[in-house]
Amino acid sequence: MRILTAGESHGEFESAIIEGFPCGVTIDENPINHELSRRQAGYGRGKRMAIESDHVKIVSGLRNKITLGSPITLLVRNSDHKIFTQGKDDLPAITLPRPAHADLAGIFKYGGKDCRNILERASARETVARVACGSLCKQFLNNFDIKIASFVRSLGKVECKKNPENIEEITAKTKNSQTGCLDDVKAREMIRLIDGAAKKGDSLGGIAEIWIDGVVPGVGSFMQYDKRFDAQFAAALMGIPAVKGVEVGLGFEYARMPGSTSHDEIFYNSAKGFYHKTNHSGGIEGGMSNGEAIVLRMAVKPIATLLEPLNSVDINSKKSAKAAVVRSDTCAVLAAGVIAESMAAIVVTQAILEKFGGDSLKEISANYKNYVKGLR
Ligand code: EPS
Repeated sequence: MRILTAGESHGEFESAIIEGFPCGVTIDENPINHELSRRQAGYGRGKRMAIESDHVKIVSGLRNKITLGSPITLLVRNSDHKIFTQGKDDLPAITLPRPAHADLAGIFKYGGKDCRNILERASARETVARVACGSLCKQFLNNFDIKIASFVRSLGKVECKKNPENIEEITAKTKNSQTGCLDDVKAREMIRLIDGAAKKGDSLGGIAEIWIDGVVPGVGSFMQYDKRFDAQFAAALMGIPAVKGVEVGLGFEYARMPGSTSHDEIFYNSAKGFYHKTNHSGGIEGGMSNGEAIVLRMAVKPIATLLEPLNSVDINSKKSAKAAVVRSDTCAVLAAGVIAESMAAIVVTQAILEKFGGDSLKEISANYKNYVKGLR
C-alpha cells in the first residue's frame, strides 16, 4: 500500500491517494469525519480551527461503500481557501522566517523571497489528508480487532504519571477531553499552562502516547532494517510536523536499567498462551510484534509561530527584525496524538498486508485466521 498526499494549507483541497488498499472493505465516511474533528480539537488550538469543519469526500476506489481494490482518492475542502492554482491572490509576501518553522531552510532549498511558498505545504494542515487515510486504515484494522488510541502524557513540564490499564481506559478518558490527559488534576494544570502561554504570546509542546492493541505476534521483521516494526513506527511518527523524538515502550528509560529488572519475562498458561507480565519493550521485540500492546511516545516541540516573536532576519534587507507573526495555535499536542494514531494505523495496515498478503479482505482474513490457529 502506498499513500501520497497533496494540497496547500490555503489551497482549495487537501487530498490523498491510497494505492494497494485491499478490496472488499466496507468504508464509511462518518468515522473518517469523526477522526477529522478529533484532529481539530484540543485546548490551545488557534482561530483556523474555528473556520474549518473538515469533511471528507471519497471520489474513487469505492462502490456502494465497499473498496474495489482500485486507488482511493480522498478530498477535504479548505474553507479558508485563499491561494489559487490558476489565479492570483493578494497575500503579502512573508520575508521574516520563523525560527523552528520550515521557512528559512525552505527558502534555501527552493529559492525565492516569499516564505509563504514554503509554509503553504510545510503547514501541519497537510495532516488532514493523513488522518483521513489513517481512518480508512482503522476501518480495515477493525476486521482484525486492532484498536489504536492516544493520550497526552505531558504538556510542557506538566506530566500525567497515571498509566492506563488498557486501551479502553484511554478511549473512555480522552473522549470529549479538552486536553487528552488521563488525570483530571493534571488536565486542569495543563489548561492553566496553555492560558498562561497564550497570554504571553508563547507556545507549548509536549509528549503524546499512542497505544495499539490486538496486533498478533510476528508482525514486522528482523530480516532487514527497514522491515523492523519499531523502525517503521519511528519513521512514521517522526514524519509528523514538530515531532523531535520517538520512544518505544520504556524508550530512553530502558537504557538506564539493568537487563535483570527491565526485560519482560515470558510466561505461559493454556488460556492466554505465551504472555509477558510487564511490557517494557512496548510490544515489539526483534523488530516484530510480540502480542502485547504496542506503546509509542513522541515528543512534540512547541508550535513555531509565536505571537510574541523571536529574532529573525529579513530575507531581502538581511536586517535583524522580529519573526513573522501569522495566525497559529498555542499548543496542538492532543491533535498530534490523533495524527500519530493515523500514522500508526497506516504502518500497521502496511505490515498486516505484507504478512498476510492477498488482494481482498476475504483472502487476507483467511490467511490471518490460519496463522492465528498456529500460534499456540
Ligand atoms: C493547521 C492549520 C494552520 C495552523 C496550524 C495547523 O492554519 P493557519 O496557518 O491558516 O492558521 O493553524 O499549522 C501550524 C501551526 C504550522 O506551523 O504549520 C491545521 O489544520 O492543523
